[in-house]
Amino acid sequence: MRKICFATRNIHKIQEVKAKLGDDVHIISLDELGCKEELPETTGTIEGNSRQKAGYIWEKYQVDCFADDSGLEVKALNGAPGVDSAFYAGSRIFADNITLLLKNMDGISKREAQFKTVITLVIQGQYHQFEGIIKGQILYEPKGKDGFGYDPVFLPEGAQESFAEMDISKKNLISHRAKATEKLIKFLESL
Ligand code: ITT
Repeated sequence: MRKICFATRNIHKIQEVKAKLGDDVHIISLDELGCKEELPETTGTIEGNSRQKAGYIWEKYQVDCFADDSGLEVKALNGAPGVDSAFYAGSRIFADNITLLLKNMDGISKREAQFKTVITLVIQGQYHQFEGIIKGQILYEPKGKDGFGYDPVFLPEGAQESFAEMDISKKNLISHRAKATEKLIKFLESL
């Protein structure tokens, strides 16, 4: 079985990606590697930060690995919070980030947005990127208790429920992360 480190500290990402990967890939955590420090995320773009996180682990530990950098891009806010999604309101507290987002969208009726994930895989020192995007709308108030981050205020295109009203298997059929992960799986199968 192939062993790959998933360079993340976000347990929700691990749950979602593991559910897609199934038993074919054994995920090694950062703790198992002995990596305790914060991964660098300083490039200012989702693509760049994804590459930076995976590259950090490859350079330091020389293990095959992948990283996921994601963000919510709201059209009326010129793509914000985007690469700053995790710390939008100044901390990682999801409820605070949602409150600030809804405040910044007060009075805005054009509510188009998209989630974007870029996965960077480093395998034997070679870098590969896989992107996943889902379009949708920002709700006027949070709905649902599942998921994480901005899931309670994101209504995916064609859906009747927010991401936070879906269980993980339902979100995993359509999400940005699921799409990027499907591309990752196809690539690994082709090796
Ligand atoms: P790692 O860097 O350790 O992987 P992180 O949470 O810091 O974890 P990001 O830098 O990619 O991850 O930040 C993305 C933020 O965007 C995340 O904290 C959420 O607030 C939000 N986000 C990403 N994917 C999401 C999803 O599927 N549903 C809801 N919010 C999401």
